[in-house]
Amino acid sequence: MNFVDEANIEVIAGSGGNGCTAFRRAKYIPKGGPSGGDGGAGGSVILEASPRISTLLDFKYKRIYKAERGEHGMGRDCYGKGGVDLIIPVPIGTAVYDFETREQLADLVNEGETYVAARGGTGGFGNIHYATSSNQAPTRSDPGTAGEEIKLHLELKLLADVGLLGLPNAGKSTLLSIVSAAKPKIADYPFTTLIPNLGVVRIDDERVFVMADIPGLVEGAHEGKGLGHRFLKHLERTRLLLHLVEYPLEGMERDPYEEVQMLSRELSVFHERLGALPRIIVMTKIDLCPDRKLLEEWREKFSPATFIAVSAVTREGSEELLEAVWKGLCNLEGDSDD
Ligand SMILES: Nc1nc2c(ncn2[C@@H]2O[C@H](COP(=O)(O)OP(=O)(O)OP(=O)(O)O)[C@@H](O)[C@H]2O)c(=O)[nH]1
Ligand SMILES: [Mg+2]
Repeated sequence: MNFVDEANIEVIAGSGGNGCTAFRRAKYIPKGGPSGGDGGAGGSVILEASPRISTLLDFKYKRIYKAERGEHGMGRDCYGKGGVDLIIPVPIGTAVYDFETREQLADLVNEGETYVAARGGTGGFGNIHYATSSNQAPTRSDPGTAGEEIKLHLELKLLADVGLLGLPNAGKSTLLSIVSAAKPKIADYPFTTLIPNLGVVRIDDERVFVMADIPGLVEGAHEGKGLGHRFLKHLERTRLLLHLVEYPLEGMERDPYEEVQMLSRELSVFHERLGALPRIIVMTKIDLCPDRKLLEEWREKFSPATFIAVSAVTREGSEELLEAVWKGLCNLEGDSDD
């Protein structure tokens, strides 16, 4: 499994270089003035959102990141060179937290967005700064200050408009595979999906959105059961959830309505915002339903929620679903403009 969405790293900025105490020594000037230059500033450690990396895997192997220190000042008025900033690329969608306090420090959601995680120290003044009319030969120079250092917790939260939610085997990955070019793993056993998948859904040239498929959830997910809430964070940035529930085959002891209620409770416990997200109920695998009247009964039962019945096998309902999703996303935009 090479999708890594959490990591802890330590970043250490460079210290500033020390200022220098030195004097001019020219052949015919017996008492030259001060000539000690300033130390250079230390390099900072900067995180930058980059489209070139998609997981936090690199941070599992390298955990300490140090920027260069500033050079010390030197005689003959030479200033120390500044340390080079260390720029660390992180995936777009990386949230940055203080490891100790868990305070969120930054959320890098746009390409090129940066966060200065540790500021470099400042260089100390050399003695050329301390000459006054009464003291032409100052010996004072200052040390550079230390660079900041901090332990960070990084969390990658995928950027998707629409999230798929449902019990294992509900048909989430299958749905993603028929509406987008994504090729997630699909199989008839629970927990097929172990890592989140993203797919770009293109209804037509103007109407495009991103859909996220995450591993199935089970009762107790918020307490860490199953694959737990580990992947739920990838739904945090979505604006609309599709709650998938399988059409109940005859003789199967399952109640789709109860299943939906149960996962909704899980969601609300885990994250208030997730629980409050607008949702469309999607009944899957309706090619297995012998009578369309039965679907109408389910529609009634879920009312007033938007209810759409689909089959990935016959594609029945898939167009209707995409139209409903688009409408849902547009309505949301209208709301936020107010
Ligand atoms: N008959 C029928 N089978 C379907 C349909 N959609 C999915 N399936 C089957 O249901 C099984 C589970 O599908 P997945 O897409 O892997 O389910 P999932 O929700 O992603 O499951 P997890 O990743 O384990 O949570 C697979 O065997 C699919 O072929 C459908 O519309 N009709
Ligand atoms: Mg799956």
